[in-house]
Amino acid sequence: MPKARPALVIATTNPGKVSEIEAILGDCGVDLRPLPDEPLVRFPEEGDDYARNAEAKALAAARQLGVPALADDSGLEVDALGGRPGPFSARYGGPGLEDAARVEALLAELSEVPAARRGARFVCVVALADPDGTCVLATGVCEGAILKAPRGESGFGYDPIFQLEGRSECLAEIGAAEKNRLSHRALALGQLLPELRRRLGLA
Ligand code: ITT
Repeated sequence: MPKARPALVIATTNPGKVSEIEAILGDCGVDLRPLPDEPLVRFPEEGDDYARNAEAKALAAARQLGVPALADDSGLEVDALGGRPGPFSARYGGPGLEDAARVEALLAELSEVPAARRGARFVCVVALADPDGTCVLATGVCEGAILKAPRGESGFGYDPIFQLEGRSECLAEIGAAEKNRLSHRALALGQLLPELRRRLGLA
């Protein structure tokens, strides 16, 4: 009989993250599971530190579900804004906004900033937690600049205004397969993978 694949809960409420994590880890031999209905897992309040947030989300899910869990805390750091919104990217512009409205709010705040000063980066910290409370982290960074107007159809969040360093396209124009090779999330998960394999008995 084939060996059962070890279970791993993807501890995020963001559907864009879920599909990217599924695509990036799809072939690694893990039984990837979404979070069950939200009330079953309560995430702590998020603060200003990616690593602490990622660890808190992964530990909350692993402890409450009794299964290893993977969480992602990420954000967009804009040089002209001193690194804002950073860990507060999901709440930038106010609570309850759609992605498109957040993008518009950021473009409005940067309306006077010239192309040469529109540098930015996406940062992602992923955390893998066991129900016993141990946790391991990895970080990925993707450099780029903020466009003057949205472009492209793929991805989520701020992808339509994030031009990749050294390229003419933005993250919403390169398609899922390429984003999942070079994004901050792909880089963080790539770094975590050897330890993930070891901890889940896949090595
Ligand atoms: P969970 O906490 O449930 O994972 P969240 O969306 O609240 O979901 P974060 O607090 O980590 O997650 O917020 C990250 C925000 O940064 C996210 O909502 C997007 O607005 C933005 N973001 C992160 N990665 C992105 C990406 O690959 N492309 C575009 N925007 C991204």
